[in-house]
Amino acid sequence: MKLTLAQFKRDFLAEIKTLYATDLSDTSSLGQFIALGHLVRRYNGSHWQDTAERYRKHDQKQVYYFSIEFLPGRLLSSNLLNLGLLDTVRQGLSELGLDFKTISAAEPDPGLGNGGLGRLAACYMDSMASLGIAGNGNGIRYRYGLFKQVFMDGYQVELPDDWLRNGNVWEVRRENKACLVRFGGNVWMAPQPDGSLKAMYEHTDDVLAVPYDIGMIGYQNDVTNTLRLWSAELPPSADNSYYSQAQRDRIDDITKVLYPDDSNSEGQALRLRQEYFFSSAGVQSILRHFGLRHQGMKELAKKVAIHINDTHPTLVIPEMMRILLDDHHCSWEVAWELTTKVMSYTNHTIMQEALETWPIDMFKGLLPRIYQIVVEIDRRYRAAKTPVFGEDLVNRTAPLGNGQVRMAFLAVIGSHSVNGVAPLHTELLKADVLRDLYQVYPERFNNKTNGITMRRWVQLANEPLSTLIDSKIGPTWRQQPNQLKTLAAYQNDAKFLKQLTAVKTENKVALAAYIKSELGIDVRTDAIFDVQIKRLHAYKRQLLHVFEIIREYLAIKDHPETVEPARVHVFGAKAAPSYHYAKSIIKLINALADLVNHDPKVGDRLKVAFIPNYGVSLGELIIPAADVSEQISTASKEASGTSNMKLMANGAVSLATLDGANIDIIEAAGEGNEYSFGLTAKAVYGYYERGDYHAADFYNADPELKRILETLVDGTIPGISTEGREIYDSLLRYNDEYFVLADYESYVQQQQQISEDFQDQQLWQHKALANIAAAGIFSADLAVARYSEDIWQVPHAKLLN
Ligand code: NBG
Repeated sequence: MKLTLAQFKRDFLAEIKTLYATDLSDTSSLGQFIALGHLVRRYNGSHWQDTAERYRKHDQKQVYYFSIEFLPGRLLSSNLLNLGLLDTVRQGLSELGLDFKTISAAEPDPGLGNGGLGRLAACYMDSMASLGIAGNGNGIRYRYGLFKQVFMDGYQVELPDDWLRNGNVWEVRRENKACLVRFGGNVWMAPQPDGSLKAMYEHTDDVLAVPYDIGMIGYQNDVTNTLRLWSAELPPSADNSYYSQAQRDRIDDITKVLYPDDSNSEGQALRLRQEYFFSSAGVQSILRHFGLRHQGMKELAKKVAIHINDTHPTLVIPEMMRILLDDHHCSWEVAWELTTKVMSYTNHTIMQEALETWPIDMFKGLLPRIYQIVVEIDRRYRAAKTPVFGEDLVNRTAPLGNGQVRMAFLAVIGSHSVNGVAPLHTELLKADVLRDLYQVYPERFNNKTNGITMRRWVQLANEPLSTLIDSKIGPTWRQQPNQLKTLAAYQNDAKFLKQLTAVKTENKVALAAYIKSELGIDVRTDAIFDVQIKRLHAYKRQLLHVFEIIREYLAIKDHPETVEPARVHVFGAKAAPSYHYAKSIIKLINALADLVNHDPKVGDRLKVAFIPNYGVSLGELIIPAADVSEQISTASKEASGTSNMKLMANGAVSLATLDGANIDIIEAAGEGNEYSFGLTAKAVYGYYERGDYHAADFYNADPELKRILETLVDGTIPGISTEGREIYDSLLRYNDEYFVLADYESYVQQQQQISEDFQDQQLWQHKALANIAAAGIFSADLAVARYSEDIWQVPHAKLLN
């Protein structure tokens, strides 16, 4: 949109005056942020309304992306970028004596997700808007986001994330769009005079679901879509009937906190309530909206696509059946056909413990009508499939079994499409995790490799790099990230490669300043910044990275005369509060950091910075400064990974196992431009099949590895106590579940190669550039375009290349 500097300054000052009845000098950064937020919404106001009207007028097919997590990150900069106002606003503020960065940093970063799953959902919202797809998000407005992580004596301590303390300037409360969600009570089907059956309820716990909408602004295309987050409140009947404090709390609790576990199912009734709550409210509001514009439900599958992001929203399937059967009096067959055509499901993990199941007794008590419907889905599935596939396979795959409701199976059975998030992951779904259902529905399975939005992760997070790219190939890559590939032509342009080093250094200086202010550690900006940022999980193997640090430390102590490039090992990682082993690793990293960072013999040659409270905003600071991207999960365990893509796009080279999307990254950038190592997924499965992995063999065969392991228990790292023994035992006594010892040797070889290659900056930046140039294929725009063509069947703005 068009806005002059003078106009912006006038508007901003007027906004300050209206909001605070004072002048600029009397406001805080937070106050200034809020005023800017209001202004941005005003500037964008008509786009949001017009977009909705346009979709209605053209009766455009709508996509609803259901996810229990969304991690949008701060929205001010990204909204301004997408509106084309970033430069004007920055300049205007500076003319008013204000600093845009400071104001931006006052915005709370909503932690409404744990990690990759929630961030992916946010990237896809951004891409849907930017591609002009009528895409809506549907999730939960958690009162408290993911815990804030602090370290005390090296241990993780969790503090509440009160992100709504000052309100949320981007949201609109739409109480006129609220709906009732029913829990518990009794239900029975009463025959009606016309012969139909009506669902009758008594003694139910009713909860009011109130939507808060957030505008998702597309990239310079006048489109604004909606992310709808539901909040649980007392129903209107509470105004004239008595609700005990316990009842009030029960309602309040539903949207109070985000479950802080990733890659883990939670066997708790509250989690099931959360899942049904946002699934039901979302489906009710979709069908209400659809019903207002159509006669009957016939056209539903032509006009609505619902996407189930991991299993948490699976109850959209029986919920849609319920409404079609009970309220619209569809026959089972018609309702089922519509439902399966509308639904599609993405699986995000092969970890067994993440396949959600609910005990039938709990499920039935909490959701009696939904349970009846699941029983009928189960009965019909068994009746239809047993003659073809036999009783055993059907028993193994039916929605109900072993006293549990099996959510992943229900999701596959009730959808027309099931996808994994990287080629290897999809193959493993077919061959292992969902093997039996793949027999039944082979045509449903497909792959959709994850993607990231280059707008946030390159354009905004790394302006120095973006400007440099513009100077070489012009700005079209900002619209079409795949154009980055034309950068490959400059791989031997020595001057350009030098400029890349300069950009990296600039970003390192910014990160170094943060590390200094946050942790009090001085780091050299000519060091290798070796970065691992992701949830703390045994399968992600932060431990392998720890062993490398111990190796480097011992090498300096043993041979201080040998000169290697300096290293800064950067970690960012939260552990689920109940995940004991992951917390022990955190303590180990911090204890090791303490030892290394204060050893005068080590000096500035080796530093370890574990930056607390990793999240989207810290990612934006760390990623542009990284030289090495640690993607070192046990092959087969990481479904895709997305930090690998962000780091690649910012010119970090991957030190990676052949896992998830690492495989595709290596293929895209060329093997010679990454450092791959370790067991393949096939080799890992080979060990499982033969049962012949013996961690102790690796320990006994490698004196260096042996010595490193001993440091966990021999007092070398003074800051650890029982953690060292616990980790040591996990490897030797309990046989190293994630093959850390098996991969140690090849990992270290590549680390040594990195140290050597880094000394030749031209060679190094050549690799970095190959990564940047190849990163375009991991744009979320392309990923979303593939979803829209293959799964949702909705049009999108044509993507060139
Ligand atoms: C995560 C996987 C990642 C993947 C993201 C997004 C969950 C349950 N899964 O590998 O572990 O990149 O999903 O698909 O959070």
